[in-house]
Amino acid sequence: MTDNAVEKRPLSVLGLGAMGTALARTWLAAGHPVTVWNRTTARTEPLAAEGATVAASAAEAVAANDLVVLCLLDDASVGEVLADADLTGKDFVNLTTGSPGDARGRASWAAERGARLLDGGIMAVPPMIGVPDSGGYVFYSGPRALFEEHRDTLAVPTGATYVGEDHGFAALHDVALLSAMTGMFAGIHHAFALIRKEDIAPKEFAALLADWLVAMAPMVRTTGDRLESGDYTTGVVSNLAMMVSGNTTMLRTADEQGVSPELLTPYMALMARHLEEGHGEEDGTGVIALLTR
Ligand code: FVH
Repeated sequence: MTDNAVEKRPLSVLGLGAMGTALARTWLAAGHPVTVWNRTTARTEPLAAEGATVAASAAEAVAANDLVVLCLLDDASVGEVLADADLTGKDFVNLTTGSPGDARGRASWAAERGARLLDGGIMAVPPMIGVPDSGGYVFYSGPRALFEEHRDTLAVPTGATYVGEDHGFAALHDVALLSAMTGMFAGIHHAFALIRKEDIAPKEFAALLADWLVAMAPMVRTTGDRLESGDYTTGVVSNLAMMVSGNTTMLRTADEQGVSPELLTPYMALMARHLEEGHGEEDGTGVIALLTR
């Protein structure tokens, strides 16, 4: 059977911002019948020109298909948009960014209304959608059988990575990765601030910094290994005592360069506390325990 002969699942997409539009466009291009709805109707026009059916209301878009994708601003907007819709028997895929608590609450809310729900956390920006090998993907969580039922359709716009039955896990994975990224950008911005007033070309420095971050990336896996084994000392190449000592040099350098250390000091304070508690021979993994309440 050729690809063209495979029946493409019809679906509705609610929310045609930058991401919702990219998603809907990709499903359309792949031959899926797509019904769209957006609060601001003008945003439906390009997709209508590409073959989408435009629903007059969110309730109509939900009624049109059994599979309904939500890509709205936040969890509150999901509640508003679906307030008047009959959700009975529908399968929702909620790609709206939210917290794990939002996802769990929305899944219970949908179940009370007779619907099933998969939550998704999008690890991509709109230009990556529909681009093979872009590196983008979506974390999915919720009932595995529901994910398997829709896997082929969900894998059309970008990669689909299932992370568990707990509806909160997609959001948790999403936010955990974004949190790591935020910390990384904090370090990057501090580094650029240090060199900013010197005769150092930012572009040349950027290349050095990017290579350094790539060289350090395998440490992420080391941390995972140590958390699983509980062994924070075997084979440590840079121990906490040495790192805390190095922190004083980083802080003196910031002072010399007239740069605020405010992006670094909270983390350094935790490292110093862990050292004072007698963990100088460990690597930095033990700091994680200081964060969890
Ligand atoms: N764009 C990105 O780079 C990121 C990548 C990672 C995932 N995020 C999340 O995806 C959700 C949608 O993001 P988006 O980029 O499409 O966002 P916008 O372009 O701002 O579009 C927002 C849509 O939500 C509609 N909307 C907002 N509030 C309401 C409401 N109260 N009732 C009904 N619809 C609402 C909005 O409609 P309109 O302003 O066009 O009328 C857009 O369709 C999001 O969770 C990101 O965090 C994207």
